[in-house]
Amino acid sequence: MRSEQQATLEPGLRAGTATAVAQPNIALIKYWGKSDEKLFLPRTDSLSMTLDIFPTTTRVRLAPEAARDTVTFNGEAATGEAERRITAFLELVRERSGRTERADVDTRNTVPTGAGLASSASGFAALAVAAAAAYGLELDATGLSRLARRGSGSASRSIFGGFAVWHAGRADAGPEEADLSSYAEPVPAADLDPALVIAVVNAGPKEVSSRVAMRRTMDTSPLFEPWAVSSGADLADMRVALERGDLAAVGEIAERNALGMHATMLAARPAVRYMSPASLTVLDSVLQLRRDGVAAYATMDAGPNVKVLCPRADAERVAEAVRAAAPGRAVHIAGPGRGARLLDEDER
Ligand code: 2P0
Repeated sequence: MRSEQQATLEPGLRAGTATAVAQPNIALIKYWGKSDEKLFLPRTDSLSMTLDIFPTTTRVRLAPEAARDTVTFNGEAATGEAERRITAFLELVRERSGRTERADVDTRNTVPTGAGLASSASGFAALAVAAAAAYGLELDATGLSRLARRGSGSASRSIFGGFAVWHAGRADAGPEEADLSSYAEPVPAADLDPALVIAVVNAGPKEVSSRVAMRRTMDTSPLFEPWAVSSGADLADMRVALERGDLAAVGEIAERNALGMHATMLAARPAVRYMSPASLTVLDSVLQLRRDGVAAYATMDAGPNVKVLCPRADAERVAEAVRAAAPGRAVHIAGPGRGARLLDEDER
């Protein structure tokens, strides 16, 4: 298939343009730590819910005359690490497609970048879908998930809507088999009607990138391995809770898994601490909600922001409690959203 494409697509003559949109996902069973940094193979399986808010829209246009890729991010030229990661990703797509043209990438993000709100998940999921189409790579959803993983691990899950599990795969296999073994897929779930109430405690970029923080945690935290093992048990329990449609159990498992992940970071040397006093105040408000009979459970990622899982019917009440706990901070209500997809001409 690939050699046929190489033979029939003459660079410069079949230059393509494609636009894709993707939404972030929030992990209920966390990804923290890689067993292969180059291939983005995670140490553990993880499981997430894709959101219906904060889309990233990315257009990839092949530029046959250009000597280098250009990347525009929210209307401005991307520089530094962001540009390097996107260019490296395009290089991978060129390698796979057997094409050599450079590309113009125009990406628009509606979520604060680098603040633990999963902007790299929506970003690389949209880029994978758009770049694969622009370069003529024919991939099914599994193939797109594997490809998105190479941009940012969590992006593998945003290819799918609703709940998705990302398989850690086989880091012990040879590179090709290892690469094929790690991808996300949808998880069977009963009708849960969940909401995630997102308290943006701080929208600024984080001090330690999740990439650096997860490496340090794996290398130095004595709590990392025990968490990785217990996370496997959490995932098994989570699958059962999702199939049963038991949202309170889903929340309870998600909360313990996330707090466990943060415990591994606190035990890293030096410690990585994403929780701020405001995060703890919001976590306290979630405890109070539970005492008041609301099935609200918190999760946190690589940043101080707190996401509260609850029945959709309670979302407004939860948002109110969170607003009171974090005055002046933005609070968003999300539901389960769609997976990454190409946009038609008229949707752009
Ligand atoms: C997650 N996080 O499962 C976890 C929980 C943060 C905490 O995925 O290095 O941006 O690009 O693969 O995907 C953040 O890490 O890291 C993340 P890379 P990514 O959502």
